[in-house]
Formats: sequence, C-alpha cells, structure tokens
Amino acid sequence: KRNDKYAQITEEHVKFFKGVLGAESAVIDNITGEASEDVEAYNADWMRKFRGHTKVVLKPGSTEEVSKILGYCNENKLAVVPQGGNTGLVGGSVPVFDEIVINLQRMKEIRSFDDVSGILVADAGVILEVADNYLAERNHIFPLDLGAKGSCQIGGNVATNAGGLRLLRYGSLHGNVLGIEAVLPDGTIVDDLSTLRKNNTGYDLKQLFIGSEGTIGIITKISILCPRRSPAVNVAYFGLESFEKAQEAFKEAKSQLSEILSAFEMMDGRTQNIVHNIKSTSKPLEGDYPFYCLVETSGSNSEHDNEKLQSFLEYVMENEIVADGVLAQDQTQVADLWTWREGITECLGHWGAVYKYDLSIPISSMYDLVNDTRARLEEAGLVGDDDSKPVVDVVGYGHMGDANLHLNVPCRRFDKEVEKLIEPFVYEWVQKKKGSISAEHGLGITKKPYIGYSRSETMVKLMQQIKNLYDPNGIMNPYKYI
Ligand code: FAD
Ligand code: 2HG
Ligand code: ZN
Repeated sequence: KRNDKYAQITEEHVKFFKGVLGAESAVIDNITGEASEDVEAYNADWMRKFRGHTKVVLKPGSTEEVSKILGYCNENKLAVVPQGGNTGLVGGSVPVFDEIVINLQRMKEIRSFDDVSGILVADAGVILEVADNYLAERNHIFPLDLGAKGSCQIGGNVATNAGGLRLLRYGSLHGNVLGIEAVLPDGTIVDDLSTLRKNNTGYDLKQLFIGSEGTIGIITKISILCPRRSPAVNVAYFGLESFEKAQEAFKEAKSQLSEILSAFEMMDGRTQNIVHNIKSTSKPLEGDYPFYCLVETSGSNSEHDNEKLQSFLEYVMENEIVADGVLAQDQTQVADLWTWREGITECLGHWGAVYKYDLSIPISSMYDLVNDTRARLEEAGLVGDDDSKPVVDVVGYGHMGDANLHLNVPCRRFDKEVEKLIEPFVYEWVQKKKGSISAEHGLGITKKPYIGYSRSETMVKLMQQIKNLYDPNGIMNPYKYI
C-alpha cells in the first residue's frame, strides 16, 4: 500500500524541476502533457517482473542539479528512486508506486585517469562497458565485469556492490572503490572522492554507499582502482561428469594456474542446453555433460601462460577430472566461449517468468540445493515440456570461485503453487548452511522480506538506524531493502 506520508506530485513540482534541470528532455512527465518520451520504459525493470507508476522521470546533468532536486524532494516529502542502467535483478531500480525516478544517464563523463596508479575517476552514469573500453585503450581493465555491461552504469554497480565475473581475481568493490561523491536526501554533497589507497582517518563512510541500493543517497561520482590489462587472455571450456569433478578442477586450477587464474565459472548442462536451443548456436563440445566449467587466465606473458594452461589441461584430462575440453584459439573464440556463460540470464527469460535465487553457499554443497529444489517441484508434477506445466526447468550456475550459486527456475508463468514450494524452502535451506540469501544482487524489493535468514535482529536494527540517520524522511527508494 502506498504510504500516505509521501506527497502527491503536482504540476507545480514539475515546474520547479524544469526550472532546475534546464536541458530539454531532462524532465519527462505525464502531468503537464509535454513529455518528450514515454515514462513507461523507466517504470519497468529488466525482467519485466515489476512495474511502477511514476509520472515523472528526472535526468540531472550535474551533482549540483542532483543536490537541488533531492533537497526539494526531501522538503516536499516526495519519494524518489535512483536509477542507473535499470539492469538490477531484485526490482530495486523501479518505483513501487509513484516515486519519482532520478535517472543518472546524463552524468557520463570520465573525469580523470592516472596510468601510474591506475585510478579512474568518473561520473556515476558512465556505462560499465564504456569505462572498460576507455581503460582498454590505456592498457587497463575495470575490476568488474558482468553480462549487463552494455547497459549497467558504474554508479549502479557500486550501489549494488555487484560481484560479477572478475571478483575471484580482483576482489570486491569494497576494496577497489577508493572514493565516492554522493548526494544525501537533504541535498548535502558528500565529497569523499578520494584517490588514496590508504586513509585511516575515521570511519570509512563511503563503504556504506557501496551496496546501499539507493536507500541513503545518490552516488554521483566514483574513483576506482583499475588493474593493468593482461596482454594474454586465455579461456578453456570443460565438460565434467559430476559436481565433485568440478570442485576438483577448481582446486587444480587454483594450484596450477595460481596467479594467472582470472575466472572460474560453473554452468550445469541444463543451462547450456537452454542457451543452445534459444540461440541456435553449435555447442563448444560434442558430448552432453551434467556440468561445465569456464576457466579464464590473464597474464603478462602469453608463452608462459599457454604453457601453464596446456599442462593444466593435460593434467585434468589425464586424471579424468574433466571429460572433455576446448581451448579458445583467438580472441573471437574467447568471446564466443564467454557467451555460453554470460548469455544464460537472458536465455532463461525466454518463457517470460523466472524465479531467481542468488546464494552464497559453502562450495561443497552448492549444487545440492539445485537437486533438492528440482526434486520438490518434480514430485509435485510441476515440471515438464508441455505447456500445462508451469515450470520449464530448474537450473544452477554461478561464480564457483566465489561459492556463489545462481539457482534459477524458468517458468511459463508466475505460479503460486510453485512459489509456495520454493519459498521459504530455499531460504531455510541456505540458512541451515549459514549461507547468504543474496550474494551479489542485493535486496531490492524481492529479497527484503527475507533479510532475517542471513542477518541477525541486532544487525537489521543497526541497519535501520543508519537508514534513519541518513534519510530521516524516508524518501530514498522506499518499500525496499530493510
Ligand atoms: P540499476 O538496476 O539501475 O539499479 C540498481 C540499484 O541501485 C537500485 O536499487 C537503484 O536504486 C540503485 N542505484 C542505481 N544507480 C544509483 C546511483 N547512482 N546512486 C545510488 N543508487 C543507485 N550482478 C552481479 O552482481 N553480478 C553479475 O554477474 C551480474 N550479471 C548480470 C547479468 C545480466 C544480464 C543482468 C541483467 C544483470 C546482472 N547483474 C549482475 C545484476 C546487477 O546488479 C546489475 O547488472 C548492475 O550492477 C546494476 O547496475 P545498474 O546501473 O543497471 O543499476
Ligand atoms: C550472472 O552471474 C548474474 O550471470 C545473473 O549474476 C544471475 O540471472 C541470474 O540469476
Ligand atoms: Zn552472478
């Protein structure tokens, strides 16, 4: 239910916003009848699972503009939703009711790059892929990579503390983000855009913004430490007979590839069949295996790396750890092999409805949850090929190197019976293993009710206190997070 403490937006408010955001098309509204664009695109999330009812989208062009509009919203009790590339997977980036969308897409300048330290300073609205391409020209790499790179923004990545495909090698944004500029709900500009690696002078407040999902302020700029780009990148793709074998392969990869290992991803056979069927591309390997792994190495000496990778491949084949494998021969093949991992999320959306669980689980029991969930749904007769069954399949894949499982249940429609069987079953299962019910996608609206499965009452209370301190009127991304 909409909270009545928030004001209803009026023509007068819109007039104020138009005055502040001078640029044409910086205010889209369906109140004044002068909209240059449809607001609906900003109301729907990437999965088309959530739809808000905003009448106003604001696109500020500078930190000062963000400050003015946010301060005004706070004074007038107008609720807002910060929005980046709108690729989030927990319904956090779209309104629930009529909250005003503040979209960062116009704030997209790269401010500076120091090729000695590798520190990049850029606006929050820079698209991740644009930042990475800019860095590539300067022999550096963004320390985060994910399937949505063509649309997501670096501010959105920081706001969700996105993990992605390179975390195994470069660590989380909590370590790589060196500084943040943000605007608080009352319009205060917090300038903590430090480019220092070390700064132990008091609480490290920028950490609160990393993973805050738009609940305490709007991130307007970031400074981030970027590694040198490795001249030699290799990718291998394996088929394996069991999840135990996948664990063995991971152990061997860490030990034999050590410092050049840059990604280790796991995909079950079901996801690969789905990608194959939806994209109609021929599979990298001939046989059918229950599990696949994608291993990437990044190093500075291609001869040395190749040698290491070759002997690793020989070892895992000879010792029957992997059943079959293929090594990319050039950068086109590297990119092609990656599509078998990065393309999964998009393909799973093919039937229109997906239940998604993004979980941290001790690695040894990571895949058991997929089997247990599948068994429950099969027993109830809900899984099958014909249209009368709501569930298409139950699949698992993820960032094996981070013990992060993506359990997905692609469906023909959202279905109460299916939902009742998997929730809270999945959350209870994860709690028993002392895992996390949201490893990297955040809470948003979908995981908000389940925070208690991963955090104690004391922790939640402390979080609530922080929220109230930063956002006493509660205008920032309401109805979500905690
Ligand atoms: P949005 O979706 O627009 O917003 C996400 C949240 O952050 C919202 O709560 C929003 O209010 C808030 N927000 C956005 N910008 C700001 C800002 N400037 N200041 C304050 N708050 C803000 N995630 C992973 O962790 N790892 C993956 O591997 C991964 N792969 C993905 C693959 C695909 C195909 C897709 C669609 C998503 C994937 N994601 C992944 C989800 C991930 O959270 C997002 O892709 C990305 O980090 C969100 O960035 P965005 O700019 O789209 O933010
Ligand atoms: C990934 O790793 C993303 O591909 C998305 O985090 C996972 O869709 C998902 O469940
Ligand atoms: Zn992921």
